[in-house]
Amino acid sequence: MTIPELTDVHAAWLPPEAFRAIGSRRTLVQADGPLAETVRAEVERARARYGGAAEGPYDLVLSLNAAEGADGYAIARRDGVTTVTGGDPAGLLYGFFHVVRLGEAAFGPDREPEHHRPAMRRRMLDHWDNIDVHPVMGQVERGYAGGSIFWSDGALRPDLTRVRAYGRLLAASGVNAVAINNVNVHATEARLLTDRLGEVAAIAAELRPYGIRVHLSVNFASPIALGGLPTADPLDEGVRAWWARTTEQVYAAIPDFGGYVVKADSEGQPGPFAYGRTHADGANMLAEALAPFGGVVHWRAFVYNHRQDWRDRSTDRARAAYDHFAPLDGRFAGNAILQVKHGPMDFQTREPVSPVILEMQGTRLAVELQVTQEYTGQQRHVCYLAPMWSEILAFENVAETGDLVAVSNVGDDRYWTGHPLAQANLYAFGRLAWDPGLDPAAVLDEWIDLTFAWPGESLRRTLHAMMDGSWRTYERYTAPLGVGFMVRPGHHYGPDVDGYEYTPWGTYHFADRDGVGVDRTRATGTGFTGQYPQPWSDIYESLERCPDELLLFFHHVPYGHVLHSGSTVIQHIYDTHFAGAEEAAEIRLHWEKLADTDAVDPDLYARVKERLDEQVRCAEEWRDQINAYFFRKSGVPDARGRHIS
Ligand code: GCW
Repeated sequence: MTIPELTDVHAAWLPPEAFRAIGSRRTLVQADGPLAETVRAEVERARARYGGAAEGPYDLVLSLNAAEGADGYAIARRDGVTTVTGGDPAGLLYGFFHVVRLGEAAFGPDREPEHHRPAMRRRMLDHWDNIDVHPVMGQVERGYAGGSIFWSDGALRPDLTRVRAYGRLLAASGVNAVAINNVNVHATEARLLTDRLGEVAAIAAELRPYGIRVHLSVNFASPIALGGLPTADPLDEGVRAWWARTTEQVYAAIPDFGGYVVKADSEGQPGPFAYGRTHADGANMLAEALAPFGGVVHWRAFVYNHRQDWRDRSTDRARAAYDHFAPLDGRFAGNAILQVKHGPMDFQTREPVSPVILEMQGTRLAVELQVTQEYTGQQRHVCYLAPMWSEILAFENVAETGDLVAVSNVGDDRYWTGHPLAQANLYAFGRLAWDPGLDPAAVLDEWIDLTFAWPGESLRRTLHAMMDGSWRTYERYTAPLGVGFMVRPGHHYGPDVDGYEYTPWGTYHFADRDGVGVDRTRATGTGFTGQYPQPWSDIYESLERCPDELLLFFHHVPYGHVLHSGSTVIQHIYDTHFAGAEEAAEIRLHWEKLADTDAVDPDLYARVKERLDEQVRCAEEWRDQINAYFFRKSGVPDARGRHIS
């Protein structure tokens, strides 16, 4: 077992110094098997670097006890010895990384046993990586951190050290599953299922030592494209046999393969509709092929009409997932998992929780988040997303789904995520999937400690000042009050208020001279509020009770409508946009105070600074376009007399 050491300064969390506390002490690993070997190798590496002795008396003892449960562990300190007891080898690994997170604190005063178990049994990242470079999307769809860490020049990378290192970073955050390729499965990538399966196996071999299973996005029409069959009808015996055979071969090559991810009948991807079959028919066919091997299919619920006529006011994209899937509740196989985006639209800065998650109690569900910042600044803006995710996870039954998935934000960039501070989102995703109740600021502290090896208070304060409120800052200078999609079409970066207004995508705000927002009420609108259980159905329906931040998601209101905050909608738009752009400038000022200090590596300083300059520029552009647009539509001047172009 080789530990993938990346010693680039501050390139990610887990620099060598993160292991100093362990490496300078005496550690005993009392367990066998591959994951225990990983822990042992980690300990030995740290010891070699920091001089701890191999023999007792021990400061740290890691062992197994099934009572702690799958992935679980207990940690305690008594009589000067820290003990970690893993419920299984994976639990041992997570317990080991808990000690890493604690650093010196793991070896302080005695502590009572603490028991840790993950809230989500599967904590999964989806990569939207392609093998080939797509002419419009690049290699990684919605990727803002360079090329794929898996493939380059049309082939598997010859050196997969970074993949192993990725697995290590993820294990330290608690992630245990990775889907390696884009859900839009193009012709080349479809072949990962068959004649290019060896590449999947090679990636799985790199991630396995860190307890991560590999999943694969597959194309629903594979029986035709790869198998030469005349149909991909999920009820056709030949098609079923093809999937069964193909899946058997996958497991022959990768015995711990996780399963398939499928985007079907969505944005042009093939699916069961072509054969008059349902999504349950499609998902269950794949579930049946995977079941003998313990695999699962993640079937995505992101299904809507992307060729809608903008003049048609009866079609509401927000309704689509529920309309398609709620009637199928209870009809999915036990190893079919419906993967639902957290909101009913598409990863906007602010959305209500999807009613599919609240209502489909008879179906295994996975909630899908987006770590890659498609709509939240594309890793050019600082936008710490943990506060958004913890709100989502705290809502009703969301945290009980058992499966949390997110679109990864990494690429072959030196800092993994383009914007070095965007790494915190990747880390926080894993930690919140493990424990949705964690405080986002505390998770940020963990990331700071593990990345900068327990830095002084000034760097910590700076990063909190920049990041804790950054999602709300981003929300303030972009689309107001939950309306969404005022972005440039196609690449989705920067403001374009009407960019999507007269398009087939179903993403409208309906601003006119009198007001703005989408009427999704039962009384006068699209009826979307009726998809929610009580009390949310009534809360969202009611203009008085609807939370301000979602007002324009659910209601079309006049500019003079008074919010709970006491401000009118139009004044709120002006105020938040002036404030948001100012806050972006303040975020940059905090960082600039680190210039010429030795708080961070100069290259890292420069990278963040360059991104902050762009964030400030872009925030001003958002402010000016949004304010000018609504001033021109409404004719209402800013009550505070500020200049609006
Ligand atoms: O948000 C949209 C993105 C697409 C993506 C799609 C999806 C992978 O703009 O790039 O396709 O969602 O989630 O399937």
